[in-house]
Amino acid sequence: MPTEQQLQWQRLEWYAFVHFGLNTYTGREWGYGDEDPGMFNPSKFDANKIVSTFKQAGMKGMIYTAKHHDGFCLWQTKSTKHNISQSPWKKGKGDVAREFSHACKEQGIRMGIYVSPWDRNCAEYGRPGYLKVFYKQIGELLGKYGDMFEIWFDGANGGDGYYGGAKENRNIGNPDTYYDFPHIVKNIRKLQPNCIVWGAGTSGDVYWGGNEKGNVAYPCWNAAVEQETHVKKHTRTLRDKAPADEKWMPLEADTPINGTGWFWHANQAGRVKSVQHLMDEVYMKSVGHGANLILNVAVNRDGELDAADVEALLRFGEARSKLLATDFAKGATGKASNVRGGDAKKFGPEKLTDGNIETYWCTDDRETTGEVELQLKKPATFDVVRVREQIRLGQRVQDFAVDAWVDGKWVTIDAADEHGKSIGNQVMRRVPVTTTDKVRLRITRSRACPCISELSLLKMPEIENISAPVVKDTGLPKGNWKSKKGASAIDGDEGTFWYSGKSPDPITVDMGRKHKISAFSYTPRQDGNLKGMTDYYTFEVSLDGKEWKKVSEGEFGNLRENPIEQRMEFKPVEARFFRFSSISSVEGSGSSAAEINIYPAK
Ligand code: FUL
Ligand code: CA
Repeated sequence: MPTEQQLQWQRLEWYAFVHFGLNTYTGREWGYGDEDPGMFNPSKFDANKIVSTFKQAGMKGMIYTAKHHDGFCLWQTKSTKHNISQSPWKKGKGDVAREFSHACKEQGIRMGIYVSPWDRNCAEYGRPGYLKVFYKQIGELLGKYGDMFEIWFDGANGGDGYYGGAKENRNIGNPDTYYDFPHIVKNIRKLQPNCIVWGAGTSGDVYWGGNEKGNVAYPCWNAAVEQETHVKKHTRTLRDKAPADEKWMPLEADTPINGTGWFWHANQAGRVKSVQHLMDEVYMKSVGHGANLILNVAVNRDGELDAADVEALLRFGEARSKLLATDFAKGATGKASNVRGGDAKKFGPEKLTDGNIETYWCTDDRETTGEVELQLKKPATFDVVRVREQIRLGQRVQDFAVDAWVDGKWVTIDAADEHGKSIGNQVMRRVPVTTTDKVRLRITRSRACPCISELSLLKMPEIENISAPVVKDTGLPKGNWKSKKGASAIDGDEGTFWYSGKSPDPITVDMGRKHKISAFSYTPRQDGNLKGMTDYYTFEVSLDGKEWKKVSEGEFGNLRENPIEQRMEFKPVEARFFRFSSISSVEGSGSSAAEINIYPAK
């Protein structure tokens, strides 16, 4: 069974993720740790404005990146010099944590903190000395800025980094052991007993949904063992029952609203996810599968949210509110196959339609199946069914079906698939558009007597595609480009890709004439295979194809979880030829690229 904290957390349903930091200025997803704090100057940053956008969208909270993997701290900290006091913003006196926490408090939005365990700046990272730094950071963030509803410990850990100038690889082995998460969690409980801990293995309260697309697989059982195997395998195995005697462990699904990544990027125009996608592929498959959703909206270099992201967020928020606004089952009267102790006042079928998530229909202990027939107040047309269990009493149902009374007979509109179905906090499922005044819920298998809080009948609103499509900026036209081996990486089609085979081989392109350029982008192969996907690259240019000059080198962050276009900027330079080399790959050897774009200097 969930703790009271997990239960309250589950009821937030969705909230914002805000990625903001030095990566915002470098255009990278993972900073190396040697970035100059002098870049950080979000002159138009207004926490109130950002928080009010989230509120307007109907979100209940927000979590921002107080420290990402690059180690730069966006609050006034005593733990490291690599922090906001070294930036020109507000003459080094700014504090993003303070501004967000004030704004959240004022507007009644819950606030949470992302603080990366991996710290590519700290010289002591990977050694015992780092723990003092990290613990201090957690202490400051949970001690100085009021109530936090969630603290987020990212699972990306160890590897290459700056590490105070050592510039080497540091591996930490088992994160649970190195960071000592059991100890961290014990301290968090002392500081803020209501704060949900994300990503601290089985010591924490919530698990990652297993991908960065914003969905969780279904059925979704809230059990620790289940989540462990699923995160490891990156897919959820469908099982028809959760193990007994298990720690309750709900899921959170995460995804950025913009297709360019977690941080703001110069090329994000036209790449925001559509409202339809956010509804069908994200919301219905995360919250609709019983998980919570954390949806990222990045802050840009000026310190503001991008207009197109805001528009998508607000449109989606509006569609969500419309979907939930009218429950056609509300107030329906019912007949049940069995009512616990015959006590209809307490456990009767009308508890399913009273709009109160605490009250529930329940059968006698010996009954693990049962059904309820509901008579609606008047005929209604709906296409989404939502069912919720009273999760204070655990997750019990393994199989259920919903029928509608149509043309004088029962028609099943939502039936069990072959692996069985769970309910948990809630399931929202699309059903055929149905008009009726009578529905039936059948519980056909359950681990114990079913306790069902609510059954709702909803109608999905029309979602119009409002914004005129923005043409993606793909840089210089490639008509005259030539490449001996890499044609598929310059054909303007992200569906095709060049692969060198096992041994890495640079791709060289002749652009036909000289251009002044200041950025390139690398789109990894999009076929789901990580082989030869570049991790560390070099990018060189030449005027004659003989003498080469390296203008950019480094690593693409997070491609394993989020293989999207990476745009890298450099000092403007004249070039007719460019050469892209893969130094190391995410998996296997060799190099591959779906597309390389070149951007002219402005
Ligand atoms: C990942 C990180 O590595 C990404 O940079 C991002 O912060 C995402 C939310 O989690 O694991
Ligand atoms: Ca109820």
